[in-house]
Amino acid sequence: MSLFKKLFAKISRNDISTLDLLELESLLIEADLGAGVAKKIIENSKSRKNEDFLDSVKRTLSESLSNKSREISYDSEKPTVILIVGVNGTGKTTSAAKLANYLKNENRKVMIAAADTFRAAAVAQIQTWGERLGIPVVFGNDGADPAAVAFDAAKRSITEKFDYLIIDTAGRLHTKDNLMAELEKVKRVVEKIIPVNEVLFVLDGTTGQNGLAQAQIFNESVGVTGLIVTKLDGSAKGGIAIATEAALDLPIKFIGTGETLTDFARFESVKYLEDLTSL
Ligand SMILES: Nc1nc2c(ncn2[C@@H]2O[C@H](COP(=O)(O)OP(=O)(O)OP(=O)(O)O)[C@@H](O)[C@H]2O)c(=O)[nH]1
Ligand SMILES: [Mg+2]
Repeated sequence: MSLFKKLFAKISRNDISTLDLLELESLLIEADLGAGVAKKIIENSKSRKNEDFLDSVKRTLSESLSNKSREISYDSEKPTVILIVGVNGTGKTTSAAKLANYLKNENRKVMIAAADTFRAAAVAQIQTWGERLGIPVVFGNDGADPAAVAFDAAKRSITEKFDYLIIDTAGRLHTKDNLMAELEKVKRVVEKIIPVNEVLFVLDGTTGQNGLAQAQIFNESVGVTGLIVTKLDGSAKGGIAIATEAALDLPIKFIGTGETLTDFARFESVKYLEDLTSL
């Protein structure tokens, strides 16, 4: 966020030269806002009439965000199913645990499915979280079919009347068709008995624009309903959230700001913009 503060402090509110604008554009891109949003900011600030420069920037940023709901689904009749997806190491398992904790604190009965059967350590990792949280974790044998584990968990979540089932999946490259097909199968198999209400794509906030192409392909494959942007604690940039929403029109629902359970919050777009643009 500091990059933005530096930037706005440097440029006096209304007396903007062309050189300032060029510098601004490159700083915006450096801050991970993406070329599209950066260009729009410059264009809008050039064509503004009676609006302060900073207000024009804020308005453009705000208009770049998605208008889709940031609420997390809740079905009072049957378990609400949340599928957690993304490429390797972005923070899926940690976010699944944080989300489970968040929902538990809202007095919801939560179950987790360890559908990352690819690595033995992955099941152990989510089981450890489950024990700490007092949340049941459904798992299969090493190398089990992830769809079978997810299906088993879905059945249990229905008969045992859980409010939420969070399905943690293995990290996979969006370019590997067989792995994307496996993920589609997980969703399809669960949906034989219960709808998957949310598909949350976990985006590592430090990977910048690369994450956008990934999210796009996951969206085409399994229909992403929202994003969790992680590792925002490690990034002084912060623009990636806006770039993502502008490019994909997908709402960020949660952000991760560290490795512990409480380093997790709903994405408050108004506050986020205020923090980003405050001097
Ligand atoms: N600083 C920081 N670290 C995070 C955050 N979220 C996750 N991590 C760390 O990132 C690393 C990977 O997290 P995991 O949750 O295992 O990632 P994953 O996406 O499940 O990884 P795979 O299952 O291997 O694809 C761990 O060291 C986490 O502690 C975050 O918001 N901030
Ligand atoms: Mg994982």
